Amino acid sequence: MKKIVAVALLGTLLCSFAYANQLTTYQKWSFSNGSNPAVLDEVDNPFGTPTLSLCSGIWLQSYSGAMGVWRILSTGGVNIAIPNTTDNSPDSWKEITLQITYRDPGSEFGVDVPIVSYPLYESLALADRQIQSNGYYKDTYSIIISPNPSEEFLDLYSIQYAIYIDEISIGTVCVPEPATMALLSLGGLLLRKKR
Ligand SMILES: [Ca+2]
Repeated sequence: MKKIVAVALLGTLLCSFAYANQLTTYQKWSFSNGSNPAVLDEVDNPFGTPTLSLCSGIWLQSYSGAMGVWRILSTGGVNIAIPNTTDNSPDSWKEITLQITYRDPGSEFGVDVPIVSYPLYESLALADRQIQSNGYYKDTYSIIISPNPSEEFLDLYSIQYAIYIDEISIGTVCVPEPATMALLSLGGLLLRKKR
């Protein structure tokens, strides 16, 4: 009986934890018009409104087989701000998946998009690159920032002279500190035992 009560209590605790502390966010911009800051096309972010603004650049209704494209010169850049979970315990970290669809006519040789983050990232890697039928690259970058910030900023730049950006989407996950992970796996263990 005690065990069942403990499991029920833990279940309630974990559920309220999950609702009170959503650990993921998602945001996407596809630039269907020239608004600056750009209009959000998709968003799941309970912590605030993410923003994407351009220092300079020209919006094009279409370019080289893509609709709604920003042309950014090497003197400009894209500035993205993502409000996020306030879990800033020192042992938690942030995993960011940044997907950018772009064309860079001056650099067709697989050079990665220059990305700067604040706070500074611990690691950044090109996880996937797909070349679409219109010649645009769809790059997926995996970025880790540690400890987990309650807000992160990402700046993107052109590789050489100009870059044409068709779409940007960003998913983030706050990976909780080990104590929370232990609690979560303890919950799973208790639930398995109960069955
Ligand atoms: Ca577009």
